[in-house]
Amino acid sequence: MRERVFIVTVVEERKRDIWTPRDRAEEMRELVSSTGCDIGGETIVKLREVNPRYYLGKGKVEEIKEKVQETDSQVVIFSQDLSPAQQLNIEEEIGIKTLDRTQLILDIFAHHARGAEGKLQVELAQLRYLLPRLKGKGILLSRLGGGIGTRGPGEKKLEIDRRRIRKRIEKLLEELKEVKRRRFALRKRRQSNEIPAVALVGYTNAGKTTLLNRLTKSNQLSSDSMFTTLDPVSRIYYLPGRQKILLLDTVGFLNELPHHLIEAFKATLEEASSANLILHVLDISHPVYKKREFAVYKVLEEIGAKDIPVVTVLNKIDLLPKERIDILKVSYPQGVFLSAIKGYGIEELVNRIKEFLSSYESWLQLYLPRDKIHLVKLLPRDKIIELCSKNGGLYLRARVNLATREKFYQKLRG
Ligand SMILES: Nc1nc2c(ncn2[C@@H]2O[C@H](COP(=O)(O)OP(=O)(O)OP(=O)(O)O)[C@@H](O)[C@H]2O)c(=O)[nH]1
Ligand SMILES: [Mg+2]
Repeated sequence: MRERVFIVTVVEERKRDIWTPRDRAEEMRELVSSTGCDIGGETIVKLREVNPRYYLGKGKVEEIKEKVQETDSQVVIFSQDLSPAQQLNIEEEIGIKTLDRTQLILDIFAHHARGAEGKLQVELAQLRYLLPRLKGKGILLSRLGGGIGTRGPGEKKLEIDRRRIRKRIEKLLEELKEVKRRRFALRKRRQSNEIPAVALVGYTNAGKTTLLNRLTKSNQLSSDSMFTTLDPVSRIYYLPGRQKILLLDTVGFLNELPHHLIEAFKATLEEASSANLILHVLDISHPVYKKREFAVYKVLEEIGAKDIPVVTVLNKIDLLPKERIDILKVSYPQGVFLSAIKGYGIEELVNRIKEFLSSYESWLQLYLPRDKIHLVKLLPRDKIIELCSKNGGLYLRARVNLATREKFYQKLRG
């Protein structure tokens, strides 16, 4: 059964920022729709002062109750986080399941988590969120009733027993440690192989996975709902000239991702912070693309990735008229305009990646047989670290950039 949701978008008046109440309401609608729920109705509340008991004023809560009944909604979702007590009080007042922003996002995450680490992290975040909310009696019962806010890898384990939940949290932390250790070992191996890594980052739904698929023609899941990708996905890709690179897909960003969730989803973002180049994929057809762009930069800063070079990829140009694209090109002179779906502009992107990585140096280590010894001359002298003759040939170790590597291998093969 599809639940009908009543959305309450709250804007605290003293907090001024670039996201207008309408932008926030629009984002809430997108998030709620991506959980597969119907929207019964919505209201935007401009809040002058936080009421500790209900978050909103008592009168507002009563107003919402009326609207909820009129629209026959089964769930109320707030665009802000509520304290456990506020959530319980509102729920008792309105009489239906009440969720806040963190729970909404957790629900979406739970829905899309695929790999082992993503699932463990979602369950951990859910349990940690639930623990301080177990005091009241009403709240958990409604939470266990199924539907939005109760889904997730640990769905069956959400029992009314704090001790067991604590134990489960400990166990999850242990398991995560092990998964992390494995991931770290993998990354080490990758770095020692010195394959340059290119991470696709961007706001949720920007088209990162579609672009990765277009580039590698692999079949990663891409979909119209938000947050389709929750686990690090990497693909080997060969640039023209056969330079191997690693393309990393990452989790979609969101404005003001609750902090404890940033922690929980670092797994994929960490990958981005170790990349050599970031492709920032932006859905240029979206009405608030500019604000989304800033939101992404803010998160990149938070995860320590702000010094990595970025190529801005302006996606979904197939949805815009040519005149509009021409104007945007003036604003983004360095940007690559493309359509991941139609395949426009892909070649330009590949060239840009190549250009950016051209100064990337890696080890060249090999044995040159006697008839190939002259190839050493192709390498700059100061980049040769070791040369020693062996069985009539030469053992060679050098640091080379992409162009030199390419030229060297061409001659070696030819
Ligand atoms: N019209 C159009 N739609 C696109 C284009 N690229 C992607 N899309 C659509 O945008 C939606 C989101 O694409 P995804 O590739 O899943 O987006 P994502 O950035 O990976 O999203 P998350 O993993 O949720 O962060 C899908 O419905 C795609 O079909 C494009 O160039 N043009
Ligand atoms: Mg994706």
